[in-house]
Amino acid sequence: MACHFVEFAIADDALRSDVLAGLKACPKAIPARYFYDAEGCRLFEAICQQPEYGLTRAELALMADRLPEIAVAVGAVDCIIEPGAGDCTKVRHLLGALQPAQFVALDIAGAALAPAADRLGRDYPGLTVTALAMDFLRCLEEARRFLPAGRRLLYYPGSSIGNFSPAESTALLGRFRRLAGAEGQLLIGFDLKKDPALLHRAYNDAAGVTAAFNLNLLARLNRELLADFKREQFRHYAYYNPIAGRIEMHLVSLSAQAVTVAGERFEFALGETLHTENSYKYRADEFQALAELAGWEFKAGWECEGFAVQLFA
Ligand code: AVJ
Repeated sequence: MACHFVEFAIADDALRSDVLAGLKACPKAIPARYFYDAEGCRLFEAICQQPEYGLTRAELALMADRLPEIAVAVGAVDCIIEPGAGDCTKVRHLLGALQPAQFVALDIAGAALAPAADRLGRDYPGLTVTALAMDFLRCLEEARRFLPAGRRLLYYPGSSIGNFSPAESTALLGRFRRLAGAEGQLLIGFDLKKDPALLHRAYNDAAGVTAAFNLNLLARLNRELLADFKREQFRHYAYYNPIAGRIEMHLVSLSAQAVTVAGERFEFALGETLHTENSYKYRADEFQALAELAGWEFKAGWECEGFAVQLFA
């Protein structure tokens, strides 16, 4: 059992500068990654348990049911790398089946990552776990010196890739390609295009958990950036945009109002939107083409209840 923890400098003014830049843009927008404070993580877990939101259940079922096939397709690997590993639960299936010598977990939330990595190290004797607390969007390349030589598998589950535009996704997958190296592979999960009514319901659950998740962003900004958003003056609004192939989440201003954020003043007109998330949906062939643009070669793919996992080398 071995577990190493390395904390990178995470620019703590990133939230402030990204939010201020987003509020000055037109239309106003805030990157979806800022949903995940402690309460946001809790609400996201709750979303995954809503009957309308099948994405996480579908991926778990796929990874459980098709694990033997996936393991055969991947073959022997020396190291699994997971950007955005969070509580390190999703990778457990793979660690059991592939038995790599090393697991490298990357996550911006170091406080949650360290104990999760520690538990993995205890549960999988013989596995060396390296936990890198970093903002991988900003400094993925710095992970390179912690990677052993040999066959690397990048694991990017959960349709996290859906938060990036196709162009951003190609760029990120290209960075993954270079990090994985010549013998590297990528195992990635994404949500498939489906009946827009189903997608609509998944982001407008009856219990209002997705709405609470969206509105929680304002509470975070109030607390961390000394903002004064009035939660009841904004409405959760999520819909599927079939032209762009994405769910868009917005917070729509219910009145003409001014908000102060980190000492700066911003005006919202009645009906003006703050765009908080895009969640892109792909057909299997579309996603394959996107990854190929980034230099990956398609090896195999699996689908289950509207969710897909693809393997590239
Ligand atoms: C974590 C990005 C996959 O896009 O479905 C769930 C986040 N937002 N409900 C998604 C989310 C609203 C989720 N991802």
